[in-house]
Amino acid sequence: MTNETQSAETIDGFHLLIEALKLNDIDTIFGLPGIPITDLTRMAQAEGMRMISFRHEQHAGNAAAAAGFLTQKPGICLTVSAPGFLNGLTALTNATTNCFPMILISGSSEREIVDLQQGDYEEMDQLAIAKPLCKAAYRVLHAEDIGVGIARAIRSAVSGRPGGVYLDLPAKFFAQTMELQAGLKSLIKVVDPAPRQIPAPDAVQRALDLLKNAKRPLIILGKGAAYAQADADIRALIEKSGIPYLPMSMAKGLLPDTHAQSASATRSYALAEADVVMLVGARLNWLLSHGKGKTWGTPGSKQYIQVDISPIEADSNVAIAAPLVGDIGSCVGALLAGMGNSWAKAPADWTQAVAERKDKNLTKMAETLAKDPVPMNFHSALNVIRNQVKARPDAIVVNEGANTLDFARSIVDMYEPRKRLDVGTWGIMGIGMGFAVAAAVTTGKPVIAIEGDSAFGFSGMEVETICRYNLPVCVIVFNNNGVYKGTDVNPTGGDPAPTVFVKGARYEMMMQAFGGVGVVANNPQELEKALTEAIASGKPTLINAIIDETAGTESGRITSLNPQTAKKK
Ligand code: FYN
Ligand code: ADP
Repeated sequence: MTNETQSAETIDGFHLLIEALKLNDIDTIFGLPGIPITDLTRMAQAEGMRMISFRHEQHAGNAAAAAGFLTQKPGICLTVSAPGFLNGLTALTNATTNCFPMILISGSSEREIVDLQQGDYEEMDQLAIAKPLCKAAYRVLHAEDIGVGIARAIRSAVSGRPGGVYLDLPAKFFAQTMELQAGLKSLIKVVDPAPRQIPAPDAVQRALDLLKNAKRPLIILGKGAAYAQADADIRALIEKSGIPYLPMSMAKGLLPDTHAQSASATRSYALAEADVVMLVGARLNWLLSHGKGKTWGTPGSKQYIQVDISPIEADSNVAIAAPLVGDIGSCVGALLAGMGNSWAKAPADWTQAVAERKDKNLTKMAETLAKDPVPMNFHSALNVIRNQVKARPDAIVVNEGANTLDFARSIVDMYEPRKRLDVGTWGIMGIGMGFAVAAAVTTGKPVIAIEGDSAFGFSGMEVETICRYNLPVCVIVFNNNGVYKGTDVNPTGGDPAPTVFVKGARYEMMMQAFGGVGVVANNPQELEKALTEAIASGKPTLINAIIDETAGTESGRITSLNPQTAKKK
């Protein structure tokens, strides 16, 4: 520890916080300096922590959330008070919604002044505001309590269902001092922060009985399964059972998307026809039509097994015949053990029916991808990225947008677990650059951010952050001049239509402005060249991929959620 701000015998709140994080193997902070935490950012860096400074707190928060998902350790986001805190709050809530562990630490104004509403600098009752929007929220007023505060925040973030935690630190806290040894002794190294949760044997047996008698079983893997890092056992369960599986978006790559049992290319058929569906770390929320409606075939035709760490997730949308509560590693391990050595594989008539339909759709997709239209469309551009990811399966793909998201999800195959980060449970826009920074910082691997031009706009300024830290991130902006497409016209003349942008925008110049590489790609050949060079060089790169402005549909594959479309149905 450097001692420039304190005597040899004492330690202040700043350093106690840093030591508490380091003691718990947290070595990176994503944040944005300002009153009252500017010195904290400097001191953290001086004490050997990685301090990644952003241009807006929301992106620092998104980076912390993605780091949490990738590492199972809470990602830390540090902000100033009121406005900075609020900017970070969207990311904290999004992390909680997605079950990603993170801790938002915000400086705050003095309690006495806030509580009497006397008009302090950036006055706000941050703790009260954060509470309903995250998994847990704490405030530390005294230096001697920071050890407990950090320990509680870590346990809250990673145990059980992971989520976002808020830690409120009033400005006065940082300057408080303690006697050095007493201060260090007050810190807590958290033992077993995310204890295994072993499933009950009768619940395991109930699930196995259902699976055994299923005629058309299906397994759905969600991002909880990806988070759990039980990759080998999950693969063993799929392969031993012979059951077709569907990965939810961020579970792609848990098994390679090219796996014989993947039913992704015949998703609708598999969902409608299955008789027993086992959900592993996936919720029956809007992304799975709440388990209802025509997506799920004949009403009453299904029984569900749900493997989840949350004991209250089951029955949230439809009846779950076999809830299996525990951590996914333990649950999948118990299922595998219970299957023994003579488990009969899923019925062949079902697996063949799935495989036939899937092969037909894959053939159709291959035909579409082989086309080379002018101008480039989503398919021909994504085909280039598909081939690059195949060649570099360790690269991390970040993906947001509407059509850019939906097409990329089905066209770009993933081969390794936790290599795809996207808009998640909310379908949120703006995660792009924050997730990309976190992916590069925590893994050191190449990152390919596939961005709709609208989606990119939410976090575009963070290309400066990417350049400043010289991160191996290649941003590909799918530029079709607008939200969904670039062809809308204002019927009354005057202002542009609400969904269109400046035509022919030069996004690549944004990266050039900060010393990175900026390239325009008008066709797949130019895109391939630029992407190959970006991955080989590791230099921050932005490729402005010019896409046919008439390509794309309103809201991508979720058009039915638009009230007007829904009304017409
Ligand atoms: C999938 N498909 C394929 C392949 N992969 N065909 C051929 N080859 C390959 N590799 C088929 C698949 O069987 C489906 O056809 C179709 O392509 C679409 O597949 P997808 O994308 O997996 O499924 P779908 O229906 O779009 O999934 C529903 C969803 C998804 C809700 C899970 O749309 C989703 O994650 N949406 C998130 C949207 C979002 O958040 N948007 C951000 C806001 S945008 P069929 O089997 O014939 O159906 C604001 O406007
Ligand atoms: P997806 O959007 O991919 O379907 P969801 O976010 O809906 O995934 O679901 C993830 C689920 O995984 C949540 O219900 C969460 O409780 C659960 N989960 C997260 N981590 C674990 C874990 N380690 N063990 C078991 N369940 C987990």
